[in-house]
Amino acid sequence: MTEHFSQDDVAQFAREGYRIVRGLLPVEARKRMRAIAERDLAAAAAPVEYEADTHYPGAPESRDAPGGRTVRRLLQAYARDVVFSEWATAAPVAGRLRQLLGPRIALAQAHHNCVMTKDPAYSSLTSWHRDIRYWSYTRPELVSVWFALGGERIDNGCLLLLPGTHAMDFDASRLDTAQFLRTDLAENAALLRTQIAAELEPGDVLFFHCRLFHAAGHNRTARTKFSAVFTYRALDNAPLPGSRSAGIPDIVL
Ligand SMILES: O=C(O)CCC(=O)C(=O)O
Repeated sequence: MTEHFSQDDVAQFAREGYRIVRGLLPVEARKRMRAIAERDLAAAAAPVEYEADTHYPGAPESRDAPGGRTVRRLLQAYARDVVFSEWATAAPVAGRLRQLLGPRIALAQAHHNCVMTKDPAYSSLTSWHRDIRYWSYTRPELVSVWFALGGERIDNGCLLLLPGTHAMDFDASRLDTAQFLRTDLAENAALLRTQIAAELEPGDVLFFHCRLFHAAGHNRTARTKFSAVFTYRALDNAPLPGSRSAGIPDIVL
């Protein structure tokens, strides 16, 4: 596996805000990640976030409601097992990130840094948003890396992307109070028609910009979907002091 994007890949990332690398994650590493995730999901091994905590459409009302203890994220994935720390910093990942972010980079432990688990019975719907909305950095220039630990398709709630939106400015009136893109506005309708589904095979890896609007549906299959996700910044793009983004020391690559 090469450690770099081609020039075309870099240009596409700049234009569209994402790039998928097919088969980047070797089978053995993927199986190990998945086994750890299945083990930790069965034990709800802390720290976790529950679907009920999100209050997203379709999520259980509270932790005490039916399905209320459905895990949505196994948090702090970097520290869960060496397979995560190795692959979150591996040359085929870091080499590509350096092309997008610059030569000196860090993994932001405060954001993503999790295994997303999407349960068939109680998964919620994630509306259109930009990850940067609640993150605090000098510049809105971070990249997330999404490792598919199984197949990801529309029927199990793969990511949906709005290509190019990382480079667009949006008037606040086009967003709701939680900064989700409003789907009830004619002004947003044409943009929403440009959505693409980021369908992934096991081991495929999606790189996407923190300003790229994305969403995801429910898992309508019988199997839990697992994806490991990490976020990176240039070393000189520091988290703002006192913010949640500065809450955990980052890992310098
Ligand atoms: O898998 C999903 O439901 C989407 C997750 C997502 O977009 C996020 O956590 O930012």
